[in-house]
Amino acid sequence: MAKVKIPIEQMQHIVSAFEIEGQVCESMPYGSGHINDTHAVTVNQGNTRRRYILQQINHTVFKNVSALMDNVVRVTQHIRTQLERVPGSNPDRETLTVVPTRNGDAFLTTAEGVYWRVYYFIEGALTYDVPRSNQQIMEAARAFGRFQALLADLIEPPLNETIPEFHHTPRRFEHLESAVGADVAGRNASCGAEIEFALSQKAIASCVIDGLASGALPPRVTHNDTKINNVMLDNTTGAGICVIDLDTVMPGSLLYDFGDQVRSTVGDFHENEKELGRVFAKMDRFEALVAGYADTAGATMVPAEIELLPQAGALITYEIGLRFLTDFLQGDVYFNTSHETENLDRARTQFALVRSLQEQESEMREIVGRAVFAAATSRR
Ligand code: ADP
Ligand code: GN1
Ligand code: MG
Repeated sequence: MAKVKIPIEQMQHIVSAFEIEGQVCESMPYGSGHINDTHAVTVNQGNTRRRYILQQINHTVFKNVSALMDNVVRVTQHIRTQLERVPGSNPDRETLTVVPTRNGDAFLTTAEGVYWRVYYFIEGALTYDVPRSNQQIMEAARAFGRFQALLADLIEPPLNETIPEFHHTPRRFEHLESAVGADVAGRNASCGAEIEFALSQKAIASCVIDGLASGALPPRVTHNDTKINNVMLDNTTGAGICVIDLDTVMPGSLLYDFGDQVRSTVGDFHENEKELGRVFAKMDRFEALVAGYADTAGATMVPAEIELLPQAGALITYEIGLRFLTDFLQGDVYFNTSHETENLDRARTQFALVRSLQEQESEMREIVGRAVFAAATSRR
């Protein structure tokens, strides 16, 4: 979906279908997410102005919007209930709040078949595509670990699987093989080296999925899209206050969430960076991430998970690289893109990062070992 500004009158029409009083006075496309079409909308409400996030849900990606929103409502209500028991917490800022339609539904379907949802706008906090300091990395990791811990006692039934086999890396590998075979956009020739690298790494694809299948790794409720711009950091304190983008919260492995944090924080570059000399993993960043995550999720981790922490970053980075390259070969049908080679640029950064992470696996193992020891000592 392209980032298109929606005229105020049209936005007013959509806003009027939700439990929101007042007149829309400003509306603009917002954020840098790759999937949904997000708008920040300001509404005049008597003497005050209030902002909301309006999102057009990507129905090509999410086939069952009702099942998706059932998950979002369950997850946000569960977290809200937990937070209400914590003195000094502010649930309106620390979890997303779904604003219902006037019919009491969690989303709106327009006559044209467009799906809209509304959240309170979380003020005084921002997301970052590239972290600016190790402190930000640590705070973001703490927030994702806390999110994980808050959802650990979500009762049955399991959450809906909003995208089947989302983190099934071997299946993502097969999708790439099919895309190479079909070459529908005639782009194979322009990315021979990337295809070759992707195919050469098949052996790393199955460690987590095999561990889940054998029972060696515990299934958990996970976020599954923990890139750093899916957590809001408070502008004043710097704390990670709210985990957002809940579309893929579903059963998974903690290693998916840890791995995607590694992918999106250990480097000082944008996902679509063209200068590959800038793409490498920094171990001080990894150390900050491990410290933050261990602080809030460490107590629940089992040894089999800890053992795979040093590999999780390369796994998820490889998987997302496979997906970007597949989308490039299929003619950019999945991720939002702003120019023709963007998916290829993204695939290249991911594969360069995979190499860098693989080269530094022993350093990561030492860092994890030290952090586990420190956490165990502090719990004694
Ligand atoms: P996508 O699925 O496309 O990534 P997100 O739900 O992550 O969409 O939203 C895109 C961006 O919009 C986020 O990175 C964040 O900057 C901003 N955003 C989303 N929800 C809120 C909110 N409730 N309050 C403030 N900003 C938000
Ligand atoms: C998408 O929605 P967003 O931009 O947070 C994608 C993730 C990828 C990420 C890569 C539902 O995340 O899986 O890791 O892009 N989300 C979906 O940046 O496919
Ligand atoms: Mg997002």
